[in-house]
Amino acid sequence: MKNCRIVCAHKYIPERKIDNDEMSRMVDTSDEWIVSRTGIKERHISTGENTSYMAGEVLKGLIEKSGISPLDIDLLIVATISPDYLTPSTACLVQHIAGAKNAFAFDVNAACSGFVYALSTAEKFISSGKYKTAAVIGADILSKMIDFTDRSTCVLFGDGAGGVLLQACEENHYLSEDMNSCGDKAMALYGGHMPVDTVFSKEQPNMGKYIKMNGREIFDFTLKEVPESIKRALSKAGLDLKDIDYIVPHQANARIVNYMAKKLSIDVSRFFINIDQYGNTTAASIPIALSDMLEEGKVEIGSGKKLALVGFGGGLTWGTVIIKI
Ligand code: 4VN
Repeated sequence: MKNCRIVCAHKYIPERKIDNDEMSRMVDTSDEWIVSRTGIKERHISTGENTSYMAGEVLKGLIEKSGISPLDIDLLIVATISPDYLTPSTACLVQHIAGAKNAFAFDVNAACSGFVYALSTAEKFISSGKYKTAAVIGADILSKMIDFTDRSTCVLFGDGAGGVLLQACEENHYLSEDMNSCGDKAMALYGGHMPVDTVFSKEQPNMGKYIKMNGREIFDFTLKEVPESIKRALSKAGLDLKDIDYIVPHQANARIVNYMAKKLSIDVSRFFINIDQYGNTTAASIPIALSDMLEEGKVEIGSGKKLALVGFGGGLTWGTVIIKI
């Protein structure tokens, strides 16, 4: 049993909702501008719960939905760029919260591609035959790294967490992947700089804790590279775009999804989009989307529907995973 499948999905969204009108009272922007440029209507922001808490709620939900024991989990990966601490990892904190005592736990840092990177990693452990049950969670609180006086970033992001439980099985459900990084463009999207500032160091530039992005550069890069990644993943799986029931993109910007659909010559309705409710939740956006798709009955576990999960963002990183759900 070296194949794996998604058993269930779960999400955690902070209570506090901030709509575009509330944002417009904080910075010089408007509901009309935000909706037309990004598709975002509202986002949820943590009022104090940290990343490990949100991811812990997701893991407890996955355990409850699947009916497994926390002791059955032998691998736990949390994708995040906004951990509670640099050490311990958020995954180790989550392991403790959910009592997953037998798990081997670590974090993956790949920004908005974090969930697909972590899913790819978990699949390799399961396909080794040495691990049977893995939890893969994406959780981010970008609000703690956002400058709420910078209207070019603060309207875009929201907080949240989502995840899936993977189990080894006979049939192949992980059809293909196409994973990429481009460190040349690392500074197109950055935050949380930790310069060496000690009694031993010479003065270093401090790039600050806030998220800064060159929107135009990331937008153009995404549009150039991501459709090609989807095509490569399809070709590796021996599939055509028409065989895919839904494309589940990282929810960065609804307008970029429209352009992607045009580039792929398919209708935008083939993409699942829920950015209107949550904004860009970084590593959490794809598992939150999966959780909502299952809740809304758009797809069902065991239905055999094919999904292309597509992450892209900081690093720069991007990747496509094709699964049969
Ligand atoms: C991928 C992308 C973005 C992103 C880039 C630009 C952008 C989102 C700039 C132009 C602005 C509207 C907003 Cl493509 C972010 C990530 C990170 O998750 C990944 N929005 N915008 C406008 O229209 O003026």
